[in-house]
Amino acid sequence: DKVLIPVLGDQLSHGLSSLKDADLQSSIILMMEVSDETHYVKHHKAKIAFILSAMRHHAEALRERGWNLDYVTLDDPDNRGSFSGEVTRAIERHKPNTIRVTEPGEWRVREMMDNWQDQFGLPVTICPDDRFLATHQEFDDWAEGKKQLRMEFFYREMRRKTGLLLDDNGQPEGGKWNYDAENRKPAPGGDLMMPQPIRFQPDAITREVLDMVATRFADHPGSLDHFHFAVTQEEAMRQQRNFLDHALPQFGNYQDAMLTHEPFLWHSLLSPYINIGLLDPVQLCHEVEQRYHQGKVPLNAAEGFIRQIIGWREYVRGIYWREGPDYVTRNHLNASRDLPSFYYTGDTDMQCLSQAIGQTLDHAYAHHIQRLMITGNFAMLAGVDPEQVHRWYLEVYADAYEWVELPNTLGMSQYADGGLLTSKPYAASGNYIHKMSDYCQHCRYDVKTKTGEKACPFNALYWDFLARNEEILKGNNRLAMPYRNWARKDDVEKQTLRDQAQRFLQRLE
Ligand code: FAD
Ligand code: DLZ
Ligand code: SF4
Repeated sequence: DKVLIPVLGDQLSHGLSSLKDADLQSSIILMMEVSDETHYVKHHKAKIAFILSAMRHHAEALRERGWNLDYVTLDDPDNRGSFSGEVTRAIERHKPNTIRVTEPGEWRVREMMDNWQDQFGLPVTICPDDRFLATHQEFDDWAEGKKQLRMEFFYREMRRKTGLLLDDNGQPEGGKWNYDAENRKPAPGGDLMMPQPIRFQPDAITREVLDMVATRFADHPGSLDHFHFAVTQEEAMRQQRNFLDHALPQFGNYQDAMLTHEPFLWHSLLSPYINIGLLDPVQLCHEVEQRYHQGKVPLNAAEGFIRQIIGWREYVRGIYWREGPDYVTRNHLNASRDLPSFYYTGDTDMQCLSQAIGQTLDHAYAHHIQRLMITGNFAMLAGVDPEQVHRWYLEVYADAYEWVELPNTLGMSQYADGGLLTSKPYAASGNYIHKMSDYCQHCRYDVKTKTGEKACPFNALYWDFLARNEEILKGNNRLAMPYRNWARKDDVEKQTLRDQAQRFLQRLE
């Protein structure tokens, strides 16, 4: 039996489920660079270059392992521009008896694949993606019947399932499941020895891709000038080791900190590699655990890191598939403003936004608190249409695929799903940003002032957000305190704050 095995751009794992038990002789792996995928949103140039270069390198690695590989490049004149179009052409070339494929990471592609059997008149097997810990069924079983889903409880299930950071009695290491309270140190001052990520020099394959992307995708956001991604499994493993050795020990302490001109701090930068399959997330967590047991990293760092991967990462994936293809249309707070154009230029006098957006355009990277509390928080306070916010995040980050990006953006950062992911909106005034970063020290606005020409825009926007959404949000227990503070203000102060916010928002347009 001849089997055609399409392998997508985020399926670059040697142990991929569709390849397990496949026969080297009678299987043909199909990899396709197609314009549907490079254009369904206006991806950052570096994101496209990263994926295409990693695909080309992975194709080489598969060939070396003896697979028959059929690789279609973007500039192939016969390229039909879509997965379905290219599978059609491959069927004509190879005349397979069956198709086997690993499930994709987006509803859009899932719906396409579900049609393949009828469309091609061939048996199509869609294999579960076992690079994740929880199957769809397991997540649904866990979620079923619960009034509220909370990551923390799902995370404990995943700890039990993997045995990560459990003692011999099945109890959490150190006595607590979660050390998040120890992971909120503000930005450190002084002369710092910041760990440095490895900057990989583009090889011939990557240089060819970079040239192609520079010409074909000239109108896409972002820069290629800082392209130093790992593009092979071996390089990604080196970055992983670099992180474990140098940054992980302080990862916990400074997880939420932000510093001017320091885009990476103690973060791992590994999400792009994990998400396309070059790194194995569970194996990575076992390495982290081992370093804890060797006394090389403190518990708050090890637990904090492991929680992001087997907790948050798995949890948001569960939500994405459980909520279905309409999740993207939710807009609980009825927000409708257009995304400000400075999200594509970084050209704003608000230092925090200019830093977070600037580094995003340079590196296709920002760390979690920048995404959540700077760009995300601002968009929510300003009342930007969550679907536009979602599209921006999907475009500009090298690690962005809808299964992980959408719940984080629409749910966690914009509260557009009405609290499925978080118990309250992540809304914050300038005070939070001042506490966690040094941005305000370099800003033309004064973070301590609420009204007037020099006032930090986040302050009035914060109160305006609460006031604007009072009907929808006032029943939320976790917002009781801010609403009490709002109620305590006299009418003049309330009106001054709201006018200040309105003037600012008008200028945005
Ligand atoms: P580290 O800080 O080193 O964290 C370690 C790892 O934990 C990450 O590599 C990642 O695999 C995982 N992780 C951490 N937080 C999350 C989370 N909330 N959800 C899922 N995985 C997590 N992550 C993506 O992988 N793709 C996205 O498109 C994406 N979009 C986001 C959009 C918004 C609005 C927000 C608030 C968060 C988003 N995240 C996304 C989660 C998180 O910001 C990134 O995973 C992280 O910044 C990647 O950088 P890092 O590898 O240095 O992470
Ligand atoms: C994101 C992306 C891009 C930019 N280009 C391709 C491509 O040319 N070929 C491919 O197979 N995959 C690409 N991808 C990743 C896919 O969009 C991703 O596999 C699907 O969205 C399913 O998650
Ligand atoms: Fe951002 Fe306000 Fe601080 Fe300026 S003062 S960096 S706008 S929080």
